[in-house]
Amino acid sequence: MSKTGYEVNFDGLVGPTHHYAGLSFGNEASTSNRNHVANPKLAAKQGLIKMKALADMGLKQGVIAPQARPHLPSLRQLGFRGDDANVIRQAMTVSPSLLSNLTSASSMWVANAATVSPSADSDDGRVHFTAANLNNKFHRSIEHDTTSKVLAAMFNNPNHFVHHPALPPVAMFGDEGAANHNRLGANYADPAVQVFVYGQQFLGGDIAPKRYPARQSLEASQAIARLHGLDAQRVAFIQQNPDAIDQGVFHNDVIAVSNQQVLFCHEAAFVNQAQALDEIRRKMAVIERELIAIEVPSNRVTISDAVATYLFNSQLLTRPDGGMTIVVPEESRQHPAVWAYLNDMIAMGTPIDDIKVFDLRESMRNGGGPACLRLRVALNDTELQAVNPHVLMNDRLFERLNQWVDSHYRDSLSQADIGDPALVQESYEALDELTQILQLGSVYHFQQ
Ligand code: SUG
Repeated sequence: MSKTGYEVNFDGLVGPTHHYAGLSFGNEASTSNRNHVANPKLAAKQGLIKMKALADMGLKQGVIAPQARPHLPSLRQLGFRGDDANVIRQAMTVSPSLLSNLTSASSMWVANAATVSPSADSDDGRVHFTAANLNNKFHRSIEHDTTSKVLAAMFNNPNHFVHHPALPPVAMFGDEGAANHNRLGANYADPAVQVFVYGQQFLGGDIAPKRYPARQSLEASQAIARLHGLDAQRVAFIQQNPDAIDQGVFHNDVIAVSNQQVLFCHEAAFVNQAQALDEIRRKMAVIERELIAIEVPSNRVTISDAVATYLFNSQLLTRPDGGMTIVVPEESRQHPAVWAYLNDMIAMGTPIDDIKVFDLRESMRNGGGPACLRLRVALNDTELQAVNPHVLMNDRLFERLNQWVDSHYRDSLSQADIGDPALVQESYEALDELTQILQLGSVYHFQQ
C-alpha cells in the first residue's frame, strides 16, 4: 500500500530590502522596472495572502525566511572598511548598483533556492536538497550559503533529510534550482519521473541562446541527479528552447509547470519538443502513468505574452477534493488572450478545473510570479511530522507575520534609499525576531 503523500509549498517571505535594481539581464521585468520605487511592506503582504489562501484551501503551506541584506560580509570581502554605516556609505559612493546587488531581496524567489528530490525517488529513501549556486547573477550567487542553513533549520532530521552544498560556482555547473525541475507522477509519496530542464550543455553541446544567458547547465542537472541517487530509468534531461530564452524565458518555470500527471507548457518550450515529451511518456510508462500534456499553441498565446503575463509561472495544485486549481498572477487575468485561453482550458475538460488569481505585482515587477515564490517539497506523513512545525502556515502564524511586517517594513524603498545606513539595523533586527518566530536558531551571519 502506498503511503500518504503531500506536496508542501514553501513560499519565500519577501525581505525588508525589496527594491527594483535591474540586476537580472535576460529577465525583462527586472531590467524594465529598474529604479521604480518598491513597497517592501506590500510585497511581503501580497506573498502572505497567497500563502494563507492556499493553506485555507486545505493545502500544506510553509514559509522560508528571507536573507540578511545588505550583506555586510560580502561588502567587506570587496574591500569596504570601517563600521557598518561607513561600509554602506562608501559602497553607495563607489556604485549604487553594486550596493543594490548586495541589498537585493532576491532570496524571496525560492523556486531558485534548491532542487528537491522526494524520498520515493532517491536510492537511500531520504529527501534530498541541493542548494542552487545561482552562479549566473552576482546578487543571487551569494544566497546559497544561508539557503543551506535555513533549509537545514527547517528540515532538521538526518534520518529523513539530506542537504547537499551548492555545486562549483562556474557556468559549466550553473544551477538555478527547482525552477528548472519538474516531477511527473501520481501520488506524491510514490516514485515519479524527474525532468531536469537545462538551458545549455557546456561540454560538447552546440545549441545555445544568442542574446541572453542560459542559466542552467546540463552538467549541473546531471550532477544533482547523481547526488540525489535517482534511478536513470526515471530521469529525463530536456533542453529549453534557446529562442524562448532569448525572448525572456530565463527559467523553465516561465514557460512550463507540472503537477502529478499534468505538464502545462507552451508549444515552443523545449528543443525537439515532440521527442522530449515522448521521452517523458516512455519514462512514465515505467511507473505505469500517462502523461497529460497541455501544450499551448503560439496562435493562442505567444512567448512574449507568456513572458508578460507569467501564464506558465502558475501553480497547479491538487485540492483535497481531488480537483486541480491553477494559481495565476493578476497580469494573466488582465491580458485578454491569456485569460480567454485559461477559461477555454477549464472548459476543455483537462484535469485543471479552477482558476485562482493573486495580486503579486511587487514581485512580478522583478520577474517573480506565483511559482517563483514557492519551493515544492513532496513529503510522506512521517517526513511531514519531522519538519520544523513553526514554519507551517496557519491562522496564528499568518497574524504573527503580518504584525511583524507592520512593525519592521518600510512602505517605500527606492534605489537612493539603499544608501541609508539605518536599513542595516532595521533589517537585521527584523530578521533576528523572525528567527524566533520561526524557531530557526542562528542562521544569519550577524547571529554567529
Ligand atoms: O533571478 N529577479 C529574479 C527573479 C527570479 C524568478 N524566479 C523564477 N523564475 N523561478 C532573477 O532574475 C531581479 C532583482 C532586481 O533586478 O532588482 C531578480 O533577481
